Amino acid sequence: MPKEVLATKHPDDELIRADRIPHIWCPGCGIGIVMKCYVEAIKRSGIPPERHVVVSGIGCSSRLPGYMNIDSYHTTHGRAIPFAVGMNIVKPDLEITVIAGDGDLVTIGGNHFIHAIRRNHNFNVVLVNNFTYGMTGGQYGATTPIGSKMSTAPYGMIEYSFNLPLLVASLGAPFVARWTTLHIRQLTDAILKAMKVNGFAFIEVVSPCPTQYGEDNNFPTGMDMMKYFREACVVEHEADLRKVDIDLRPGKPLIVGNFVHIEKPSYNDMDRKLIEIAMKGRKPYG
Ligand SMILES: Cc1ncc(C[n+]2csc(CCOP(=O)(O)OP(=O)(O)O)c2C)c(N)n1
Ligand code: SF4
Repeated sequence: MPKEVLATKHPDDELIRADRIPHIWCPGCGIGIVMKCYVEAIKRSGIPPERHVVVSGIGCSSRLPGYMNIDSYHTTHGRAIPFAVGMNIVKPDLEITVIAGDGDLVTIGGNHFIHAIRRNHNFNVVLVNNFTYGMTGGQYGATTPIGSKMSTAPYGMIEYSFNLPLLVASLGAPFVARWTTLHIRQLTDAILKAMKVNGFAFIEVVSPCPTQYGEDNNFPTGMDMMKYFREACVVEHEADLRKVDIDLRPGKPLIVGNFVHIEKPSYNDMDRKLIEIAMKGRKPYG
């Protein structure tokens, strides 16, 4: 009988801090899938791991950088974007990816978010949209679909939510995509594309949170949400973004795809030009 050989090494060991496992995420949570897609994209990017940096704020999604074996920054709630902006200006050669939750990036951190897009700072943003503030108990935020039952809206959410791809595209971002945690190949490809974009590259990943969102909203397990993705998702690249609002009611499509992919100068390009002009006009000392 041949002796059983147990694997002693995982193919992703070099990019994951295995000593931090087990992770904090609940069974059925989608964040681990996002992390795996990010790891795959790093491996395929051709950019050495030492040039990749991952930045987050605070929340379940924002714990992701803690499990990555690259330079990782777990900053304060809502402030991942300003941190990435500073890093990109000082170290433009780094491949910076912000990965954080919807609460972090567009509810508490919404102002930083819109201005970073307007200025076209050069980094990638992977926004994990689980429709709630997961870590702190299922409060509603700016992405919670209308009608959802939340810990802070027990009779149903009465506010309209952001249509994120439309918002981001209207601010001029050169890359805008939406995928779900069911679309692992497309999501990996989109992250890889984002890494090649000169400027603000945005990916919304719709992701299950069975514990704080699904339980009260007809998706009690991660698998229920994944089945919903399989039934409801319609791939429509370059979709009319006025029509991609998320509506979880039965029979409504969830539009996913790579929506925008254009070229335009980034903040770094403008900054470099400005420095050249300023240096030319400068009078020598003495
Ligand atoms: C300034 C500040 N306000 C509030 C909190 C509490 N807080 C920590 S995580 C979090 C919610 C995070 O939600 P989200 O970004 O959507 O991530 P998720 O947990 O859903 O992945 C909140 C409100 C905090 N840490 N700091
Ligand atoms: S509370 Fe929700 S987002 Fe947080 S780990 Fe659990 S399932 Fe994931």
